[in-house]
Amino acid sequence: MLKTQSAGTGDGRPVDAVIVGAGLAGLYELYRLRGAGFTTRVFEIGAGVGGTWYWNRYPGARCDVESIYYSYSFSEELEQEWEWTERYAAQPEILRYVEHVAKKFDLARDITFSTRVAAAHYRDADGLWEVRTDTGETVLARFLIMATGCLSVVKSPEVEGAGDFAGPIYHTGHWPHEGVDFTGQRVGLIGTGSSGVQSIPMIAQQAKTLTVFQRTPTYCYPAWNGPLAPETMAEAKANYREIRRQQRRSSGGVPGTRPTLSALEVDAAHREASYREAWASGDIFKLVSAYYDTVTDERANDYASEFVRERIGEIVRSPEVAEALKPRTYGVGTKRPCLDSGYYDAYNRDNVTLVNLRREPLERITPTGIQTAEREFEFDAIVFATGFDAMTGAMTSIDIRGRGGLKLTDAWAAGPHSLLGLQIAGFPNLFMIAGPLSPSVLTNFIVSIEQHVDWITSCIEHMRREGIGTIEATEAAQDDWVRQVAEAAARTLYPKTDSWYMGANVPGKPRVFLAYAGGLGAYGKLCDEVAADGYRGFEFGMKTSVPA
Ligand code: NA7
Repeated sequence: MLKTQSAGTGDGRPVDAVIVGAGLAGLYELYRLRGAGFTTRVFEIGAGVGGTWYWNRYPGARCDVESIYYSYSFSEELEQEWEWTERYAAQPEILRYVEHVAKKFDLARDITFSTRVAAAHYRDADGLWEVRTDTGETVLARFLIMATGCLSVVKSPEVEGAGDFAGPIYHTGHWPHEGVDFTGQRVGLIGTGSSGVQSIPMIAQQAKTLTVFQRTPTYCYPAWNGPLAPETMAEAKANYREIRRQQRRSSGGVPGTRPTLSALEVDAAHREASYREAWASGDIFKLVSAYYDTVTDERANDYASEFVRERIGEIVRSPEVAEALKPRTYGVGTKRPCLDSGYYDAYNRDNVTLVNLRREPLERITPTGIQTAEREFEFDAIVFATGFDAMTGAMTSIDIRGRGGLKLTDAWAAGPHSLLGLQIAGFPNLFMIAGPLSPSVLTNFIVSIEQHVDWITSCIEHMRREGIGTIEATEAAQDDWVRQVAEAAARTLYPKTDSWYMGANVPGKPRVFLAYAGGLGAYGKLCDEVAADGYRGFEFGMKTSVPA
């Protein structure tokens, strides 16, 4: 059990809730809980708000969901006063938006920055969470709300020697605030996921040479990004209510019609026309949703995948480089596709070289550069664009213990178990926002965040009204949900692809599909039904009043 040094409100009394993380999820949860009259403390590792948008400051960092859809819906005033300047906002603009939200609603006064939650232990005796930080503070809370993000724990490449390199090594997910000037430098970059795809064209423009080390090629579609026309912004402002309604009911958190045709029931000309329309749209979801079976049927998927491979061949001038950039071991949309703003074209530059790690594996980082099985490269700087311990990493990096001292790492030894991605059996009063086994990363994240925060807040308000002290997912309901998540994934091609969706990017991580693939609209309806049915599958306990 943790030793209490000081508690929640600073006067020894517990707070109603501790929220871990001050990104988009933590900020909105704080806003809602405060509005409902609950006392709340938020702990955030960063020195400011923003989460993903606070850390990922690499050149070219940009959201792949359109700005109008990637924004909060909870305040009409906020919607009306904020002007997005680009169709796809870049990181600095999104961070300014998040900072604006924090300021407008005076959120920072309940947030303790530059502080990591190191441990959180549930106390069986009084049903409180004892939360300890790395600064030595201990806080007692009735509820523990994990707003720790799905892509917040960075992962480095599994090669030796990083400590030997004489120059700087930067990780895209932990980029220096002051920026990096690569002018005149020889730069080596490992990783071609979204972060690599976005930063490569930018670094290529600045560096003397850029050498990209690619293990698995990625499917990218052109973003056709540009300034947002004032008329488009005005139209969105006039229609936000309807847009938000459509977002919540949609499968992926963006408005759009559901495909009704199979790629197999139309002819080649029909497919070509649909794919070309999707390619021209700059919408990341359009190509995979041109037909309803693109990510569920291998043949349907092959058509769309081949279409992208053909486009790569048209853009990249060297046939050999183009071939190396064409994904052939998995299908389009079965892991997160990327939006391209000059990515493929960067390989037409004289100063950019692609190294295919499938042909010459990475051996080690040396004092002067990178050694593959065939060659040694010399660099002034190295960039790791090697991703994250996604979905579970942030939770398992905290020493979380539930009822009877049950460790989260033990409860999740075979992969994350949760009910609706909201709660974990054995961990009363712990909620996750957009956590594992919820739609989360398969959707426009901010819509999933709002749906979860609204549900969690209503649940806590319900408990206060009814004088209920604890809520916990039952084992039976959780097992059933884990099965449903696996079944939804099995209806798709996702599990066949090695990706961070499957935990496959982290050696030793259990291989399970980490998100619910049944669609956000259907999932939200189910969450509402569960609540309306007296929180079916959850068990209430400890008939004490929630401290308020
Ligand atoms: P991703 O998508 O996980 O991409 C990481 C990239 O780094 C990917 O190309 C990996 O290759 C590569 N990688 C990782 N480890 C290694 C090692 N050891 N050797 C060589 N290459 C390696 O992370 P991102 O940051 O780009 O994007 C994360 C999400 O952020 C993205 O999906 C969007 O949702 C936003 P691999 O594919 O594993 O062979």
